[in-house]
Amino acid sequence: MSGTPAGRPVPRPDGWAFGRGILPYPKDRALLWNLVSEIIDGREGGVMVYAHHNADLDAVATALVLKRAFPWVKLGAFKSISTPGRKLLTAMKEEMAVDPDLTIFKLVVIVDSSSALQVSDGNLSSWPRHWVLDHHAEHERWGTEHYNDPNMGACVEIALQIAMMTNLPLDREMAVAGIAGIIADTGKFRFARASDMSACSFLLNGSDVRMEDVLDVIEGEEYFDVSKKIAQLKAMRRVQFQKVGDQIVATSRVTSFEAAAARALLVAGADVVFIAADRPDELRISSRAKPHILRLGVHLGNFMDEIGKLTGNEGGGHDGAAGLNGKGNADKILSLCMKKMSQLIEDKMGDTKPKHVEEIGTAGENER
Ligand SMILES: [Mn+2]
Repeated sequence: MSGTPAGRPVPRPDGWAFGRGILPYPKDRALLWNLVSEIIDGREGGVMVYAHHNADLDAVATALVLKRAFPWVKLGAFKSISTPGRKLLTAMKEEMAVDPDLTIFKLVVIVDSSSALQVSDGNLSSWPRHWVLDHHAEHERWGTEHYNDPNMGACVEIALQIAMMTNLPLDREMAVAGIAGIIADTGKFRFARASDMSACSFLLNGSDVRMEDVLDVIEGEEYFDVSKKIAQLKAMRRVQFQKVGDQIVATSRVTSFEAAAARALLVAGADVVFIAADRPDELRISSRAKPHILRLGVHLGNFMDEIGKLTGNEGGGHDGAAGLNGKGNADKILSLCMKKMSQLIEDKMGDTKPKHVEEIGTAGENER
C-alpha cells in the first residue's frame, strides 16, 4: 500500500482512498456527526442498532460496521434475521438479538429501513429516542432524526463513512461486511453503480480480503454440501428444454435441493425453470425466472397458482420465484408447466417476435 500505514486510507478531495478505490465523503457530514455524537453520548444509557424484519446482509453488515466503530452498542433485529445475515454474524462472531426489549436503551439507531412498518407494528410512540440511517430512494418521512443517502448502493457504505469519520482503521471484518452488504444490495453487482464498485475496490485495496473470502462467508458450507452438488448435477442430467423464440424453458427432477437446482439451471442458460422434487409422500415443484421474463409480464406466482388449480394442488409465490405443493405425477405436471409457460411466453412476446416454438430435446441426446 505504497507508504500508507495498513488500514489508514489516503484522504483525497472526493473521499477516502485505498489504491484506486474511493469511499466518497458523506453528503452531509454535519448531520452524520450529530448521529455519531448521540451514539457516543448514549454510551452510558445504552445504544441499540436495530435492523429491519428478516435482516438482510446489508442491514447486518451496517450493524456490524457500526459495532466496530462503537463497540458498546448492542445489535438487534425486528422479528427475524435472514440466513445470509446469520452467516455473516457467525463469521464475525457477533450476536444480534431478535425482538429485544428496546425500552431499556437510551437510543435506538434504525438501519437500512425505509419505513416504521419494517421495524415495528408501525407505531414508534413508545420507543426511546431513535435515529434512522438509510439509503432507500423511497424513504418514509420518519417523525424523527434521520440520515438518508440514496446515492449509496448499500447502507453499509454509510456505516463505513461513519467508521472513517471516527478515524477507525479499516480491518478485515469491516471489509468483509462492507463487500457482503454491497454484493447483496446490488444483486451480486448486476445493478451496481460505479461508486459501489469503487467502494469495493477501496475495501479490497485496504485489506487483505479477497472476493472469494466474502463469497465463502455468504454462501457458507452449503456451497460445498455434497448432496446439494449432486442434486444440481442430477438436475443437469435430467433436464428437458424447449426453445420459444430466443427463450429457453427447462424442466428437471431431483429428490431435494430443488431451489438450488433451479438456480443452477438458470445459470446454465435457461430463462424459466421448473424443478420437481419427487418424493414418495409428496411432490414439490420449484419455479424460477430471469428478470427479462418478468418484464414480459410473466408472473410465476399466478402461473403456479393456475397449475395448482389444474392439477388439484396448491401453487403460488412471487413473480420470479414460485412453487407448488401436493401430489401427482411429476413428469406430467412438469410437461404441463413447460407447455403452458411456452404458450404464455409466446403470447407475451406477441407480434414483435416471430411465433416459433421449437422442441429441442433432452440432455444426453443430440443437441441440434
Ligand atoms: Mn440496504
